[in-house]
Amino acid sequence: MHFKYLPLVLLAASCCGPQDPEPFGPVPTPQQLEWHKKEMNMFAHFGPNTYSGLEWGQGTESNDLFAPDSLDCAQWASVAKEAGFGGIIITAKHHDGFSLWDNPSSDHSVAHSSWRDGKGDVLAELSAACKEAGIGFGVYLSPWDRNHPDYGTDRYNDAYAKSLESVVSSYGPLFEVWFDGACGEGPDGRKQVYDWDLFLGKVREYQGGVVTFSNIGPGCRWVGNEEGHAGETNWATFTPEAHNADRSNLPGDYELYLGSGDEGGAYWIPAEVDVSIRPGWFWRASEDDKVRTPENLLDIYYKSVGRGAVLLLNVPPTASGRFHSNDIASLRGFRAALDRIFAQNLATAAVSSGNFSSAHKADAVLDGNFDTYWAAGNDGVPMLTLKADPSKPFNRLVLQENIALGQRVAEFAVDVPDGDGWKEIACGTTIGYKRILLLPETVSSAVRVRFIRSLAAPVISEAGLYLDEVSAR
Ligand code: FUL
Ligand code: CA
Repeated sequence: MHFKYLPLVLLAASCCGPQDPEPFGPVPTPQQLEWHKKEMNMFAHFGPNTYSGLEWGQGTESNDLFAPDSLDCAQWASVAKEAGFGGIIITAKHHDGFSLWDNPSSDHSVAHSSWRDGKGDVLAELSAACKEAGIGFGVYLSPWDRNHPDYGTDRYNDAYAKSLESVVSSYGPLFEVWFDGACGEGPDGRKQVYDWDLFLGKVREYQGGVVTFSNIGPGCRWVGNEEGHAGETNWATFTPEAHNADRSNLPGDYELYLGSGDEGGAYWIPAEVDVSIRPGWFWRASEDDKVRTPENLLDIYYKSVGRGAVLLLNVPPTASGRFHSNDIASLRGFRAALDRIFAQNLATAAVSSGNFSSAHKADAVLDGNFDTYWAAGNDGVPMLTLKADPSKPFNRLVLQENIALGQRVAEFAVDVPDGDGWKEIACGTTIGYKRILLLPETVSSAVRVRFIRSLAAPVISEAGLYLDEVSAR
C-alpha cells in the first residue's frame, strides 16, 4: 500500500507585513488550524458490536442485531458540548461492514434491518444533533470490511469509494474523516490494495480540505498508541514513509516515531490521540464499572492536549442508543476539573527580552486571543517573563505557539528568581499548539521562560500560570 502525500506547505493567509515575521516551514491549512483549536473531540463506536460484545465483528451478524430502542443523538451532542468537546466522530461502518446509514454499496445496513422498519439513519440524526448543538460532525469509515463479498479485489475499491461518496456528499459539512489503519485479510487470505488516490479524491470533491486521519495523514496522523498519550516531544511536522500494508518495511520504533513526529519534517501532519473512556471501543455492560475517572481523563488531557496533540476520546453509546450515566458523570467531573484549574490565569503581566517589532510585544501572550502573539527578536536566547502574585502558588505553565507561522520551539527552560539570579525549575522540548508543563508547586513573583533552541525565532500566542490543587504532582 502506498500513500500519496498532498503538498500541505501553504503560506499563512494572515501574514505578512513588514511588522510580521515570515512563516517557517510547513504550516497548518485553515482546516487543520481550526481542528487544533478544538483540542478535544469525541469518538462514538456504535454498531452490531454494541449488541454482540465483540470488538471486531465477524461481518456475518444479522442486520436485526442492531436495534437501539431509544436512540438519542441529541443527548450525545449535548454531553459532548457541555464537556467541552468540539465535535463527534461516529463509526459509520466498522470492520464488520454494517453501515449506520443506507449504504449504496451494501445490504448490510440499517436500511435493510427491522430497526425502525429500515427507515432509521444514525448519520442523519447525529449530524443534525451536532449542528443543533453547534459542534462538528465527523465520520469513521473502515476501509477493512469483513462483510463485503468483493473485499480483496479491485471491485472493492469502487464499492468503498461509492460508500464514502454517499457519506461525504450527504452529511456534511464534516470536520474530520477517519481512515482506520487496521487491515485484515479478506476471503481466502486475499489482501486489499487500497486506492487512496480514489478515496481521498472523493473526500476532497465534496469536503474540500477537511482533515483526514490515517496512520500517516495527510490531515492528521495516529499517535502510535491507544493509551492516551503523545510523545513528550511532539512535532506536528512529519515526513511519512510509504509503507507496505503489513508494515513490514517500517522501523521497529515506528510507534514512537508517530508519537514524536519529525523535527524539520516536510508536511504539517499533527498527531491525534485516540483513546477510549472504557477498556473496549464498544459499549458492554460488563465494563460499566470500568469507566475512566475524571482524574484519569485529566491525566490524559495533560499528556495529549498538553503535548500539542488533539484528543479523540471514545464514549461508546449503550445498546439503548444513549450514553451511560457513568460515562456522563466522569465527563462532568473532568470538565469541572478543567474549569477549576484553568479558570484564572495567575500571570499578571508579561515582558520579553526583545521583540521582532512593536506590533508583537509580550503582552499579546496574556490577551486571551490566540491570533495575537509575541514574536521574539532574532538575536540571543529569547526570554519571556511572566509576572505573578507571590501570595498565589501555581504548578502549571501553559504555552502556545502561533502555529499559523509554523512550529519552531525545540527546547526551553523555566526559571524563577533566586537571590540575585535565577534558578531552573523545569524544562521542556516542543510546544506546538499547546504545551502544559507540570511544575512543582511554586510561589514566586516571576517565571522566566528561556527558549534555548528554536528552528526560527519563537512566536508565542498565549502563556499562563495555573494551579491544579487536587492532582498536584
Ligand atoms: C482500531 C480498530 O481496529 C479498533 O476497533 C478501533 O476502531 C480503533 C479506533 O482503531 O484500529
Ligand atoms: Ca494572544
